[in-house]
Amino acid sequence: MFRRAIVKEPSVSFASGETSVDLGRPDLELALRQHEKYCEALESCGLEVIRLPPDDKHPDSTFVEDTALLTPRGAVLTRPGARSRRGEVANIAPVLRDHFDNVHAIEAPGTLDAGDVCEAGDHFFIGISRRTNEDGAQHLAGFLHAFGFTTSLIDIRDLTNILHLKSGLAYLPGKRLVIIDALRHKAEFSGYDLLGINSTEEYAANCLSLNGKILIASGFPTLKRELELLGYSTISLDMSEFQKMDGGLSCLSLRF
Ligand code: CIR
Repeated sequence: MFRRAIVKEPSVSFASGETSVDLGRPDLELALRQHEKYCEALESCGLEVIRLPPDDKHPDSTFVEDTALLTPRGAVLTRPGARSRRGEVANIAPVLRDHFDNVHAIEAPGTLDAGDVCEAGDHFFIGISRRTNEDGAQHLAGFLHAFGFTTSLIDIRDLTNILHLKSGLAYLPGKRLVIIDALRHKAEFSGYDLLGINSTEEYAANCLSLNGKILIASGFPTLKRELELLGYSTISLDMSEFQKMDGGLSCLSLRF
């Protein structure tokens, strides 16, 4: 059960963030409206939303998920792979220390974006990607093992269509994974019930399970229908402006 979420609204510098997609420049006013709807959806799932002020020195700081991994047994501050994002962590650290007794940190030469970490009950999949290196992944795995969790490392450096592991993977209650084709053959996922994403809906793989509801990006009818047929209750959110900056639903909050 999640009780709280930390969010940070996009700042005036939002459009200057990192992106590898070619979908045009985001509209800040529309991004702010979409962010507000996102916060309302979190509240409708029973979460108290902790809203941090926008930070125009860090254009990607609205993607708070990448700065920390939160578990019920402790928190780990990350060291983002993009240099432009490193300063975001120092701004999140004091907020986490208000809520967690146990706050660790990934250190150099390790890099880790928490968008590469997919929690699946007591197990964590950790992606090694363009942003998360082996040192960072191993360092995180060590913390998670000390907390009593298990981990598996998934190398996604050969996949050009996803930025982070969770761009193509989400865990749902019932030991089920929503997964893109490029990941589904990996042995680490074999014990799970796999819900494949059709190739035109890959962006929708980054959905978010929260207290009995699934938040999904709007405009992806096949996934929505399949989730509902499986008995999940969905909330659709327009994510167009965040998609332009390579971000998805999970990236916009830190849940605990
Ligand atoms: C970046 O490239 O770092 C941001 N523009 C997007 C980060 C998305 N975060 C995530 O998927 N967890």
